[in-house]
Amino acid sequence: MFDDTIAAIATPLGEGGLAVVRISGAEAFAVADKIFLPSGKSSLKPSTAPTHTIHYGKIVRHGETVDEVLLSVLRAPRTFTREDTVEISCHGGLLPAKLVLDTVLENGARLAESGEFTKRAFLNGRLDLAQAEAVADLIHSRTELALAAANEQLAGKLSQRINQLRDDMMKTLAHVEAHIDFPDEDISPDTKNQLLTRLENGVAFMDELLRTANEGQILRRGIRAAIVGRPNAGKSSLLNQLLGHDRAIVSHIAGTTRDTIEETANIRGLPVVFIDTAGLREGRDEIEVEGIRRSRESLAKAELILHVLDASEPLTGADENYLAEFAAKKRILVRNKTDLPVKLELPPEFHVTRHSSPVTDVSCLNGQGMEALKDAIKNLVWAGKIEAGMLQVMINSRHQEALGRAREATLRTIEALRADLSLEFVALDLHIAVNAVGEIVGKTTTEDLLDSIFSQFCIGK
Ligand SMILES: Nc1nc2c(ncn2[C@@H]2O[C@H](COP(=O)(O)OP(=O)(O)OP(=O)(O)O)[C@@H](O)[C@H]2O)c(=O)[nH]1
Ligand SMILES: [Mg+2]
Repeated sequence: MFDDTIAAIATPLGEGGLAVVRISGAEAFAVADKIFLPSGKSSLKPSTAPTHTIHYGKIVRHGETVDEVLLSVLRAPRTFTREDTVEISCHGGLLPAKLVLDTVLENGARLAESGEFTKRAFLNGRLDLAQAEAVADLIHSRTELALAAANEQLAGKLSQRINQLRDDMMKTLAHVEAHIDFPDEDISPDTKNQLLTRLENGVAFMDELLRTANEGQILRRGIRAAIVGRPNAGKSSLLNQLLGHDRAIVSHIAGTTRDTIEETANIRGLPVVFIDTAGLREGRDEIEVEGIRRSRESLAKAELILHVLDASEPLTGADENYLAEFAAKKRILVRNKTDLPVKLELPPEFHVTRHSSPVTDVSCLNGQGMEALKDAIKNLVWAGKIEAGMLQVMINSRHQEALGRAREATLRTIEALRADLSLEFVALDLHIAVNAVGEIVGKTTTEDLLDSIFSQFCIGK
């Protein structure tokens, strides 16, 4: 399908035991023949070796040995890209892998673009678009739950459901179009009702999928939780407790944290990016002023706020201001330092147990209350249980957008059919709906859509 052969380092850049250079395309074996010197008597050139075999030898460039390698021969179509593929395992470290890659590139392959191997896998029919996206999700997943969801999607669970939906809609469309072709035959009330029922079932199914969107996005990107509060309230101590290691500097000096610190932790299966911030107050110097400006910036971008209050001190006017200021956000009030005598009195509205901001008592000194706080975080961002069935169909924002369009168009179809509008109108909207559903699995795509998806991949994937 493609006439050029691509190559890239498929492993992360940096030092490691091994690195893998991947070559894919019609010339993969020809390139490998030119640069690979097999060791041992019975060894074969890559182009004559059987498929799915591994060969020991050297990569040679201008007559000199570049590296000692293991070379895998993988013949189309049983490969990731469905093209002839060669994978060279060389020594890890930036230089060996780069020299091997350079040698490959000098001998007939070109450097792959980001995600180009996966793009070829898609265009050659090895994966559909939702599955290709799952490859990226898999690589980027930060918790086991996210990984499980990505694996389900890669296995085609979401695609099956989407294809089923699209098939049903296509059948309805065919039915409608048949009536357009024979205008003398009126659509009978019975048939019309059947069509309406099918369309309504389709909308119900879309709604079911759309409900998973929020959770799906949390699993993929994680949620951002800003830790805010007065200087010395124990924000950095809380970050360290939640991460389980000493990431941020803690000291009794007010204004210790200047810059924002971001770290991801696994909270009950959800990736949560915690952002420790500079304590909110009037800045004492230029650096603190900038720190506080950054705190406010992370506050604005956060989906969740952990407002840390020092329970060993009475509430101050500044605390009250911040309580009012973040009232509109999803937040948890963390009463810290409860190992000390408690002097903090929260305003009466926070005593109501149903108040939208849960209050959790903790001590960052001895770790008390951390498990309850983790539960509170999970409960606030994730409604209900995490069910295995949900993981199969966790849609992403692109799917959400396409399904939203499909839903609108299907609703218009239903309306047009009910109002006995000309069947051409009915078919027009249904076409739009079918195409939008098709976008999810890549049955209908544009070059721009593909570019935007595959550019998010790393090179070599
Ligand atoms: N007794 C007690 N002391 C705590 C607790 N949590 C934090 N501290 C102490 O409170 C002081 C301030 O803690 P930090 O974590 O640096 O506070 P912070 O909110 O990050 O402060 P800034 O970065 O300066 O805004 C340190 O001396 C901590 O040891 C706690 O639960 N109990
Ligand atoms: Mg701090």
